[in-house]
Formats: sequence, C-alpha cells, structure tokens
Amino acid sequence: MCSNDASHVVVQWAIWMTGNIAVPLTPLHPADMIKYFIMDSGSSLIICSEQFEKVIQPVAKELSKPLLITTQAKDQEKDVQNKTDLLSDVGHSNKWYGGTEAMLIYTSGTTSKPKGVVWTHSMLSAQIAALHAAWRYCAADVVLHTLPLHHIHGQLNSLNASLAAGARIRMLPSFVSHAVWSRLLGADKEDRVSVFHGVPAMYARLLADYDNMFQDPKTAEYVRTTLSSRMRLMCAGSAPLPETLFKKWEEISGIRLLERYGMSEVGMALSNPYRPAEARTVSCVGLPLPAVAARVAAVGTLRPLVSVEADAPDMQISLEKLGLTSTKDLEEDGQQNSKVTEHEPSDDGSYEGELLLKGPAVFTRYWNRAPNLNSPDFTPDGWFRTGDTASFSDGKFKILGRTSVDIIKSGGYKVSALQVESALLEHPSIQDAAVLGIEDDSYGEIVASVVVLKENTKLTLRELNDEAGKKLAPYQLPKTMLVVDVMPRNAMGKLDKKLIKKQFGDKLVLKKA
Ligand code: MLC
Ligand code: AMP
Repeated sequence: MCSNDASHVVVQWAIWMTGNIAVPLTPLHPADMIKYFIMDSGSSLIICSEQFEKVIQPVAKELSKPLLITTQAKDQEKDVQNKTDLLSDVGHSNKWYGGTEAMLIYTSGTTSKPKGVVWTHSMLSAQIAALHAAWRYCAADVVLHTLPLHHIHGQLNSLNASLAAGARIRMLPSFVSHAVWSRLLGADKEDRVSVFHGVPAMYARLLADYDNMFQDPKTAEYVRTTLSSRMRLMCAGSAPLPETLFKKWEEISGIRLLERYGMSEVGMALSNPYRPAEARTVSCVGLPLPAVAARVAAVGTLRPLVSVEADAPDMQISLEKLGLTSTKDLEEDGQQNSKVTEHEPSDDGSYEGELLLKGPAVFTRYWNRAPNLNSPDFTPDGWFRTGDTASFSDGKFKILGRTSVDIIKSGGYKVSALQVESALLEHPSIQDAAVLGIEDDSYGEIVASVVVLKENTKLTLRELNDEAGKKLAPYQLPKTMLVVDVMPRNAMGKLDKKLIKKQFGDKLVLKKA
C-alpha cells in the first residue's frame, strides 16, 4: 500500500526483482477487506509508505505478518551508493520471468468475495507490446497519472506501459479535477503533459469544472489550443463513454477521445484506432488489440457467430521504436491487421452475443481457484467468457452491457451487488436488501439499495453506510436507499432485480445538489 508516487514503482520493482508477487492494495478499502486480500493471497510481507502506517499497522499485528515501512529515500541513498557492487546480484534472468506470477489484481465477481486475477510477467509484456504498437507510446511522452493503482487501468495503461517506453510520469496522489486542469494547462515547459488515461467519470468531472471555470471565450480558446497542440493521446475506458461526453470533449479540446475496452482478467482487449483520429467512433470500442482474438458467441449455447483476430505485435522493445533514434517516423499509424471469420452467415453482417476473448495476455486462473479448464469462466476450447454482451457490425465491436445485473460499474469501479447485499444484511435493522445499479450522469451507474426493515426499527442511509463502511469501500456504498414493505421475489424466492428496478427505479435516482 504505497502512495501514488515513485514509492509505488520502487516497491513494485523490488518485489519483482526479488522474484516475488505484488498485490497492490488501496487505503480506500476498510481494514476487513484489506485483511481478506492479505489472507486470500497468502502474502508473506506487508509493505506500506509511512503515510499508511496507521491503517496497516493494526492489520499486520492482527494477522501476525511482518510489516515493512518504506523509509525516506534520502536515508537509503547513501546506503545504496556504498553497496552498488551488490546490485549486480539482484534480479532474475528474462527467461525466469516469463510465465512467473508478477501480481494479483483483485476484482469483484458475481459472488460476494473478490477474486485475485493472476498476472504473469509474460502477460504484462504481451500487453505492453500490444499497447506500444497500437497507441505509439514513446520516450517523449509525459503522462499525467491520476488513476488508482490497485486496478489494471492505472497499473498497465498509465503506469507500466509508459515506464516501459521510457516515458516520464507525473503522478498526482489522486484524481482532483482542478489539479488535473492545472497540470493539463500548466505553463512549465518541462512539465507539459501529452498523455492522459481516465475513466469516463473523470472526463465528466473535468467537463463540469470546465463549465464553471472557462466560460470566457478567450480562456476557452486558450484551453482548446493548448490541449489540441499538446496532447498526443487521451484515452477513456473501464466503463462506457457516453456520446455526450465524447462530443463535448471534442468541442472544447479538438480531441476525439480514444475509447477502448478492457478487463482485469485480460488487460486491454479492444480499441478504437489511434490513427486516423477521425475513425474513432463514438459508443464503439473498435477492433482487437494486437495478438487479441475476440469472438461473439450466441448467448446461452456459446455457439461461435463471428471471430476477429489481430496480428501479434513485435515484442522487441528498441530505441528506434521508442523514438530515441531518428530512423523511424513516430507519426506512423498504429493500425493493426485483423482477420474476420464469420462462423454463421448474417444478412447484414452484424452479430450480437456474449463477448469471448483469447490471447497471450488473457489470464489463465484466479488465485486460489480452479485452473481454467475446470472453470465456468472459460469455454471448453479455452475462450474467456467476459460476461459482457457485445455486437460486431460495420467492422467494429460495441459493448451493449453486462449479462449479469449483479455487476455494477460506478465511476469505473466494478461493484458486486451480492457483496454489497451481504454487507447490508449484517446491519441489525435490515431484514432484506437488494442492491442494483441505477444510471447516473456523473458515475455512469450508482449503487442503489432497496431494503425491508425489521419490525419497530428506523434507518437512514447514513446510518446504514456507517455500518456497511466497515466492510465496503466508499465507492461500493449505496448512494440511495428506499425502504419498502415487501421485497419483490420470483417464484424461486430469488430477488427479482428487473421487477425491483421497474417498480422503484425512479425513486432510486441520485438527486443533484
Ligand atoms: C468515489 N466515490 C464514488 C466513486 N468514487 N462513489 C461511487 N462510485 C465511484 N467510482 C464516492 C466517494 O467515496 C465520496 O463519498 C463521493 O463519492 C465523492 O468523492 P470524490 O472524492 O468526489 O470522488 P473521487 O474520489 O474523486 O472519485 C471519483 C473517481 C474515482 C472517478 C476519480 O471513482 C476513480 O478513481 N475511479 C477510477 C476507477 C478505476 O480505476 N477503474 C478501473 C478498473 S480496471 P462520500 O460519501 O465520502 O461523499 C477496468 C478495466 C478497464 O475497469 O477496462 O480499464
Ligand atoms: P474490471 O473487472 O473492473 O476490470 O472491469 C471490466 C469491465 O468494465 C468490463 O467487463 C466491461 O463491463 C467494463 N468496460 C471496460 N471498458 C469498457 C468500455 N469501453 N465500454 C463499456 N464497458 C467497459
């Protein structure tokens, strides 16, 4: 658990160089969840920066795990200088790294407990090579990093792929809209940002602040000229990018956001083209990234309908590719060739069904869970079932939604409705609870709750969240609560989420301040 700064990078590399597996943690999680991650992963050592000592110390004590607090870099500098001869002994061969586990990324599923996605070093290399080829990362990039590091979006797209290109990274401790604006527009030549990766909720915040701060036409013109001349790449993903955001961002900045689709289990899988920017299509996620194969399969039977396979990228990292020699034109497009196989004829060439993925960056197992061939997450012939419904038409993929209503995406965070329900049910006043996602302009979706109270009890949302906050992160807590007398259940006694949403949906909307 390190701050969003160089300490995270140093600790992560120290873990890798000593042949260990990193499990990035966030202080956003309550102690109970942190304990779960440490125990589930079987971590042998807890490392934190000084800032989080108070949070982690009691956890380490309770679990009887050793705790290492990163000390001031200054103190260590002298030490390292005296021991440079020892440094050559650190680290393993490239061959060793290959299939070895590098990190666990915990993600929520349709069960009530998060699962650790096992990322190997070779999955990381495959992803980094794919992103470099597709989006032209280079050493001249200056990346403004504001994403959390316990998820793949921040870990990979923003941090590790940029570092592997020799880019410079400016890290903010967290996303704060006005701080991001000030970095994007900053006058300091050394600090001129050229790349930004964000979730749609971040662009929504930036646009809300834009409306408050940059109304004056001269300022608006300055913002547009500055962004369009400086920014090489602005990406959006982790949740659907609404058309209004895409268009408004283009209007104020002249930049067409590059929307891509990914998942903790596969990294980045589908992407709009880098070049030409005009070919980036709103509400679409483009084509498979290098080495990724994507398939649309019939819902239920998983009969293959259409498969699209992209060529593998060149895995070699070279000075030339990173723009450190003058022999290669970095403006060259990052387009990939992909092969389309229609398994079944379709009159209009369009297909709809569950999205399946395959490729060298697709994970093979969750930590502590059955390997892929025995798991319902994979088809018998090895395709990963994403649980997303997608369409393929006009040579592009589109994400239509989740197949399970129990997965909510709020501000780019995946939230399991079942995990939230089981935390709410622990409240002494709650008799029954249903959790669902309700559309929201700022977060995409918000977590909403419908509850039945025990006899003679009263409950406010704040009281509910004070208790549930001991088990859940702030972004998992319900933003709205409706008390009802009877919870709609189907004939099998299961929560009828469709009916609950239909009956109560309009009462669960977040009221704007
Ligand atoms: C914060 N809050 C949220 C929230 N984030 N509530 C719902 N959903 C969220 N995502 C809560 C806070 O706890 C707080 O509650 C209130 O909302 C306002 O807080 P804030 O400080 O204004 O919010 P902020 O901290 O700025 O967070 C907004 C955000 C953040 C968008 C910056 O949510 C964020 O960093 N999201 C990124 C998630 C991410 O990286 N996902 C990638 C997963 S990987 P209160 O009660 O205190 O007021 C993946 C694969 C892929 O999906 O394709 O990339
Ligand atoms: P996570 O499990 O947190 O990695 O989230 C992965 C999920 O985020 C995917 O299964 C999708 O549901 C969603 N997602 C990611 N990118 C997009 C996108 N561009 N459009 C729609 N949904 C997306």
